[in-house]
Amino acid sequence: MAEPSPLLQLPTLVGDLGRVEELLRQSVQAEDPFLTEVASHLINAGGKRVRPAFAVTAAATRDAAMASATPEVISGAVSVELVHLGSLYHDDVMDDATTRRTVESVNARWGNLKAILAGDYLLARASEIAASLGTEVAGLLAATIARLCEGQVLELQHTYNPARTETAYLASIDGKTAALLATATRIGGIVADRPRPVIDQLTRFGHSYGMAFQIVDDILDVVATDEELGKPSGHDLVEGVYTLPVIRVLADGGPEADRLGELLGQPLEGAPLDEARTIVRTSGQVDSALDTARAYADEAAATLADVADTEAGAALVAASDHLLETVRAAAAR
Ligand code: GRG
Repeated sequence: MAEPSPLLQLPTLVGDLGRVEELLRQSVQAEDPFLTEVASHLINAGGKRVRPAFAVTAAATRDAAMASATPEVISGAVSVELVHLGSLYHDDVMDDATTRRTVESVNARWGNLKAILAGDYLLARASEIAASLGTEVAGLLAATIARLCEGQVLELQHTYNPARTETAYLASIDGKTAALLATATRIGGIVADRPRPVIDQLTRFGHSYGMAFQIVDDILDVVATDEELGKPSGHDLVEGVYTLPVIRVLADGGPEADRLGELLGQPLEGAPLDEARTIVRTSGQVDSALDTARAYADEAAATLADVADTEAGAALVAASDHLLETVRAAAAR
């Protein structure tokens, strides 16, 4: 769909991400081969590994030219991806999702009970690895898991609510997505022993990038195809999760807002779902949501003043510039 992330052009990152893969797989080896199989399912299915890539790159701002990550940085990166994976297992149970990362979801394959337990197992492994990196990292990861739950609860409180406000939406994505990206870059900074002001900049970068990332993800759900997403598109409207472009169409008033308001507030499928998506797609609010995502991405780039002259810092800035590319082509159709 778009050019690969600029992070992947960093000379050492591909090798470091290979080490992340190895440790990820190792970390979910249980005594029971069945548990290992269920816990490995989405690891084997792929995924972009954005959070480990950010943790490793944040740590690498330590040197002017990027060096390979230490074993502790790889562990930090793995702990963050394991939390992400655990949240995907649980999220798919909540949504009754059938597909994830282009393969059958864990709940669809083995049922909700096993998906919940395997998700818990991933979180437990994440906590164990974080604890090996010291109390600060362990506390941070635990607090971040709480933030994910808070963000998700805020979302659940507004499902099928056409009166969901932009403020409520932003508070939810702050918890469910931005918090973990902020923790990815923060753990990278902490484990690489970067100075505190730099750790705080890296954290703010991850947070602003995370806000932009979720807004882009939400726009893609409206504008992209099933093939591009690797899962059914339009899912948020079906599930009653009204995201930024939808909220803005409704707030805008006029006949389109009235018609969309009539369609929403209940589960959608077939012609009413297509009609709702078309109203949002053709409304101009996709562009306005893209502008908001761009503002967060710019904010992310601007936070990295002290490290922008390192190879890794420049790549993080380039990654935030690149983020909007993933959605531009689909939004322009
Ligand atoms: C138990 C940790 C835990 C949380 C419970 C279910 C829940 C509360 C939170 C769900 C949070 C959630 C699913 C947020 C969406 C985050 C998001 C943007 C996912 C997609 O991320 P990508 O695009 O996916 O990085 P890949 O597959 O590439 O890793």
